[in-house]
Parts: sequence; structure tokens; C-alpha cells
Amino acid sequence: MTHILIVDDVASNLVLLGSHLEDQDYSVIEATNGPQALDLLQSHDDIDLVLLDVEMPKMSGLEVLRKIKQDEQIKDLPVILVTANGDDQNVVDGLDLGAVDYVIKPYSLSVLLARVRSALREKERLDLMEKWATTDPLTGLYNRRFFFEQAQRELERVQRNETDASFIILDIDHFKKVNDEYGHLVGDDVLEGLAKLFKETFRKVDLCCRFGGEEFVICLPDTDTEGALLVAERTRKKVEELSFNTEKGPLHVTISLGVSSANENTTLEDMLKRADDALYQAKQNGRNRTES
Ligand code: GH3
Ligand code: MG
Ligand code: MG
Ligand code: MG
Ligand code: MG
Repeated sequence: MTHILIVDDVASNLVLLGSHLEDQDYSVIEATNGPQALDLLQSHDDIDLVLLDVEMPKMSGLEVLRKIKQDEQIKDLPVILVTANGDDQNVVDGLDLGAVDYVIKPYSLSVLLARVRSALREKERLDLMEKWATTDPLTGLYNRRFFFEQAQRELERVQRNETDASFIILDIDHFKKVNDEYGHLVGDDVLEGLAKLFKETFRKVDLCCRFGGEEFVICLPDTDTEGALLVAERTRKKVEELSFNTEKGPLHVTISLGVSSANENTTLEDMLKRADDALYQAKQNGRNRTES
């Protein structure tokens, strides 16, 4: 379902435009002023497009647009300005601030709807490109590059004493044997199955990434060593219980895990090295276990 936020200080405009959009099967969210629109954008992560009136008391549409563009979480959201003021300067300001399009009131409904469709097509294309750039195609987990970017940010929060953070690195035990005995396709199924389990096990804020072939790393914000060890053990046990159907009968795998936790001086490199050393210890100590 496509969600469109419409912002207009005149209630009758909202009702009219809202009903036209709903006729096209869009889901409509309404705001009557700038601050309310910003609140809604920050609390809803499923809004796809904003139709933003320019002339509003309290905060003008251009001001709202400026604030959207300054907010890391919502800055890429497409905004179409709807304005009664078609002066060149007004249009130029809006586009320069980052609006994808503008519509001048009174507007033709068919043209407005075409502009909405066009902006949504462009957003879909950008979303897809972002997905390709940040995730691993086999598992759908984040890729290494995205992990480095985001984990770095998380460690900066730790350095500012805002939070704890821990990393878990995990690696499938004797995965070569799985490939050798069952074939690579089954090996791939196992990777996908584990990724699915990780998505169900970890919180939404946890950054779960396929780090290499059969190695995964998870960054856990607001989590100290004790908490990370609990999560790691819970994950290890869930993997142990997992059963994959193969032509040769049920297949079970285990994982080994290493945990590291951040302090104010930790670097990303250091966090990864310590988690990797702990993982090495877990392998040395017999596999299917967690070390920190
Ligand atoms: P250990 O317990 O020491 O980790 O043993 P291991 O056999 O898992 O050893 P290692 O981690 O060195 O082996 C990694 C294996 O993972 C080798 C490689 O063929 C396999 N692998 C890596 N990426 C993929 C993949 O995308 N698909 C499949 N099917 N196998 C992969
Ligand atoms: Mg207005
Ligand atoms: Mg290995
Ligand atoms: Mg392995
Ligand atoms: Mg490995």
C-alpha cells in the first residue's frame, strides 16, 4: 500500500485532495500544519510521498521542506509542493530546497495525479537502488559496506557516552562439509535459513550483516557484554534446533560466536578484531559455543 502525507492548513483542501487520492487506492495521512507534518514523518516510517502546501501559518511549506532535508531519516522522501503562488522565485526556491516537483493551485486533478505517479515511480527506483547498494542478494541481510558505515556511527555514539554497543561475529561450523556432502545449493539454503532466523531473532535496531561467505556480524546498540552474551547464546541454541530438509534427510548445523563490547576509545577495527579473536577461541574450544 502506498502512503501519501498531505499537508494543508485548509481543511476543505485536505478533504478534497484526500478523497481523490483515496479513489486511486492510495492510503492518505493528513496534517494541517508544518510541525504536525514533521511529527508524523518522524513517527511513521511507511510514508512514500508528501504533498506539501506552501502557504501555511506557523511554518511555511518551504520551512517544512528545509527541515525534512536536514533530517537524516527522512531526507530522501519525495516532496511535491502545492502552491497558489506560481512566481518564478517561489518555484525556484522550492526546487532548490529539494522538492521533486510542484503543482500550482488551482490544479488540474489529472495532472496532479500524473505527477504523483511519476514521483512514486522515481522513489521506487531509488529504493531499489538503495537496496542493491546496501544488502546482500542471497540473504537480504546488510552488506559489509553498509555495516561499516552504520556501525561506525554507533561507535561514535558510544564515544559520546550516549550508549553501550556490542558486536557478535558468528561463523557456521564445518560448513565446507555441508557443501561437500549436500552440494552448494543446500549450502545456500542453509545461509538463507539462518538469515531468516537472524531477522526473527534480532531486534529491529540491531544491524545484521553478511560479512563474508558464511560469516555474519551483528551490531547491537544499547547492549553490554552480558546482554550480548545472552543474545548470542539464544541465537546459538535456535540454530541448533533448526532442521533443513534435504534429499539426504534432515540436516542440522551449528555456529560459533565471538562477542566484543565497546568503550569510549574503541575503534571499529578494534571491535571487529576482538570479536574475531573470541570467535577463533570458540572454534578452538570445540565449536557450537560463544566466547567473549
Ligand atoms: P569452521 O568450523 O572452521 O568454520 O569450518 P568451515 O568448514 O566452516 O571452514 P571455513 O569457515 O573456512 O569454510 C567456509 C566455507 O564456506 C567454504 C566455502 O565453500 C563456503 N561458502 C562461502 N560462501 C558460500 C556461499 O555463498 N554459498 C555456499 N554454499 N557456500 C559458501
Ligand atoms: Mg495554505
Ligand atoms: Mg573458519
Ligand atoms: Mg565456518
Ligand atoms: Mg568462515
